[in-house]
Amino acid sequence: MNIQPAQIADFNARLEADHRECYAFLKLQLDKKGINADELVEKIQDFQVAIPSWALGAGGTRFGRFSIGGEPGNLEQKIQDIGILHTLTHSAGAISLHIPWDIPKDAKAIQELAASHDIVFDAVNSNTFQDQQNQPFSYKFGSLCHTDKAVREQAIQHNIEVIEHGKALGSKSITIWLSDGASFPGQLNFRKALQRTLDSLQNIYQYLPNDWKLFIEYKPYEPNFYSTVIQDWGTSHLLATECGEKAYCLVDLGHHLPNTNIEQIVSTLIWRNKLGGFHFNDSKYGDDDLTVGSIRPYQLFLIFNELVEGMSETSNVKSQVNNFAWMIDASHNVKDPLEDLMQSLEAIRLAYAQALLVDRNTLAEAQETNDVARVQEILQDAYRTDVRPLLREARWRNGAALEPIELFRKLEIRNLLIQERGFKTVATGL
Ligand code: PSV
Ligand code: MN
Repeated sequence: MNIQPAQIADFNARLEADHRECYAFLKLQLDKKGINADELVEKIQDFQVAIPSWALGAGGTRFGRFSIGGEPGNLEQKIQDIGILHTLTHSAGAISLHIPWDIPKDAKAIQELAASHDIVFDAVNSNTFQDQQNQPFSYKFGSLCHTDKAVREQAIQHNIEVIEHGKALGSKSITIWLSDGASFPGQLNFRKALQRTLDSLQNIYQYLPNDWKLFIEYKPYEPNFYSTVIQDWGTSHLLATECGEKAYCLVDLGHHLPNTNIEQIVSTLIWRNKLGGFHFNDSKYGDDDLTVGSIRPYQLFLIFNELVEGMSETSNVKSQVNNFAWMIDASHNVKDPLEDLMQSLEAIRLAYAQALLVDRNTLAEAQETNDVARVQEILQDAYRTDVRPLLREARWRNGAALEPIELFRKLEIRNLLIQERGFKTVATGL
């Protein structure tokens, strides 16, 4: 199922006059503030977000799962789905694979298929939080932290295999998230578990190619409910620092206890040059994996504000936009996954665009003089600007749809996928 450029052009033609009017108005308003709208559009055009191979089907909870129909049944179909997203939005130019959920059988063919959709391979993700069939040892009591050396070695070996898969596809990074931890007090010796985890990570690090990065994801709880070995950014930072300069922290927005100041974490990590990337999602209570920007869009803006500030403040090339891994890590229980992902893509780019509007010099001046009310005016002025015309213009220039979800519905893409793949297909993932 491929969307033709003519279908997009026909659709856009109907909306073009309206868009031109809105863009011209915003451009004028920004001009008055000394901001060049066209330059912002170029930055937005460059900003690509990876789609995880496990987020294209309906997500489930431990209570059940409701199929959406036409879900991709294999990796090829998942790439096709990301192709649809990328054609409509021109912002999803990368895929992140979870191994062994999505092992490419023929890496070259998969790479060619992805390239035909203008999609590259982002970080590969290892999985030592589930047992696989025919696996000699169980991860029930941990993987890289396990008390038994044989289990740790099996988990290390798995990560090395994941790196090999990534090498064959052109990935340049691996993300490790461990569910290792304890459900009850006393179950683990914290210090020994952390030491064993560090030893295992250092072991994996030795196999990392020179131009690769290792991302260490943290999470305070779940599936273990008493403690997690890599519970927070501080632990992730400690491990990344001990591993070496190719190791970085990965911030998943859902992996914080309620009310944590994530933007402050981001700022500190950029300062230490240890921010590797993001898993974007939103949440009300825990790791809810909801659509990005659906619950706390202002927080997302504040995070991007720190990112843009960090990137403009540091001359370090490692802190530039394309050096971070941007990925959506969300789950779709009640919405069409493709529509949901388009909403997330829009929210991320909106927050980025708003953050680009912040008048950095005036903000710095207000901060230096402790003008707190002024600081708030500056931030909220940027946040309250309707930057959607900039995003539409970026899509227009890339030949994507002015209103992607509207076109997705108009072309009845979900129905076509159901006709092609059937109603009862189930995508691999959680
Ligand atoms: C864990 O909650 C996580 O955020 C990790 O990134 C996993 O790899 C991903 O979700 C998929 O389960
Ligand atoms: Mn994640």
